[in-house]
Amino acid sequence: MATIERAEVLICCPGRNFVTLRLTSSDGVTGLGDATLNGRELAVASYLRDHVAPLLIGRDPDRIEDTWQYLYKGAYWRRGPVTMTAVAAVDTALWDIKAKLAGMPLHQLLGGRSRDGVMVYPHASGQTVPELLDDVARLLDLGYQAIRAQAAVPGLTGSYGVKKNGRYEPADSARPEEQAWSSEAYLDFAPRYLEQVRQRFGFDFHLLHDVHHRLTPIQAARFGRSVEQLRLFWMEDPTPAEDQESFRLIRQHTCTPIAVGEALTSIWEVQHLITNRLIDYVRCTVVHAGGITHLRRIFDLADLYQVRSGCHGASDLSPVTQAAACQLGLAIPNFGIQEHMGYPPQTAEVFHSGVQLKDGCLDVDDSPGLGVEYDDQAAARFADFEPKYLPVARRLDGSVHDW
Ligand code: CS2
Ligand code: MG
Repeated sequence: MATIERAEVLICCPGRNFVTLRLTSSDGVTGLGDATLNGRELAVASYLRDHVAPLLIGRDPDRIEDTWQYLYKGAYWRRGPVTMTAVAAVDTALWDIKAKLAGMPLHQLLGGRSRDGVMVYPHASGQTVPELLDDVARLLDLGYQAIRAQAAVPGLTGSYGVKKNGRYEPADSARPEEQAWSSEAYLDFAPRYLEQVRQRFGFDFHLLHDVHHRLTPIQAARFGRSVEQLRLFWMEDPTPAEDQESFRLIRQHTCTPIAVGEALTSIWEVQHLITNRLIDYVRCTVVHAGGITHLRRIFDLADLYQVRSGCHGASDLSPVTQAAACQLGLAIPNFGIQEHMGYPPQTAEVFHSGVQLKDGCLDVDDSPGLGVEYDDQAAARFADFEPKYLPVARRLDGSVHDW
């Protein structure tokens, strides 16, 4: 029997911070798992290094399900983003090893291809509406079939999802930047710019929008209803998902599809939303929801209720997650769409990935495993971790709002 011989936690900052777990088996096969949790990176690094890595040494790398159960049930303290990201990193690395040993790209082990590629949506954004419209035009020219549109709300400092200096990076300052928020201003403005996008570019592509947990349920209901004629692919995170019954209220008022789940980490947190048919797309990801093993379970449950996948894919999810999500998205029957935000240019120096973009879809090459290699020499050039935090949103009266 082969055993896990090494478990390394690798931290690098090629344009942004990434935490990666690399497992090496006694027969010399390595596997990678993403362990990046934006703004709380070192908590997961310590969880893995101090509490998980010592337990992995000597275990059988073949036993992926058993290792998942051992780390989840065995810890007693279960769920939550830190734990589930750590478990995900181990799980993903073990699937990478298994698929390399089989000599197959991972999707083959998951049942083989269900589709030719996974449709993605990139972000179009603008500090002004004309800037947003130019960005939509640029992305349509590049052949994307689906586009997310966000514009800065006039009069508010900082808006989530909008580029600054040509790039959007959610966590971009050494202390959380404080931004101003007004749901009233947003509700007045967002439907109008989304309408301008449809007026200018028509209906031949999917249009998405992220509300980013900002509205109350009744505001979200009003928003959803006000954009119905624009036929959004989805409105994302219309209200914070801790209050899951509130989605029933939104549903009573609008048929705009709803996507939720980027901040939810287990099947238990989406069970109510899925089984009560309160959402249309589930946005959990490989890295924050327990890896391939657990995410597949979530998507299988979702399939019973005609809920489709819509994996989170912001830049804080590393190319290892991107490849893993792509492998899973190729295989599952109920794939919906995949977020594709891209990375700073330096990231590709460290993560050599076989994932390719064609006609608005991602696909993988025939490399065995996930198809991603970690370049230690390049990583050494980007070795310094840079503390970076997501912003905090305050209402106009100074009180803290959901970010
Ligand atoms: C966003 C993310 O991509 C999205 O849909 O909600 O950018 C999110 O804010 C970040 O990933 C948080 O780290
Ligand atoms: Mg989002």
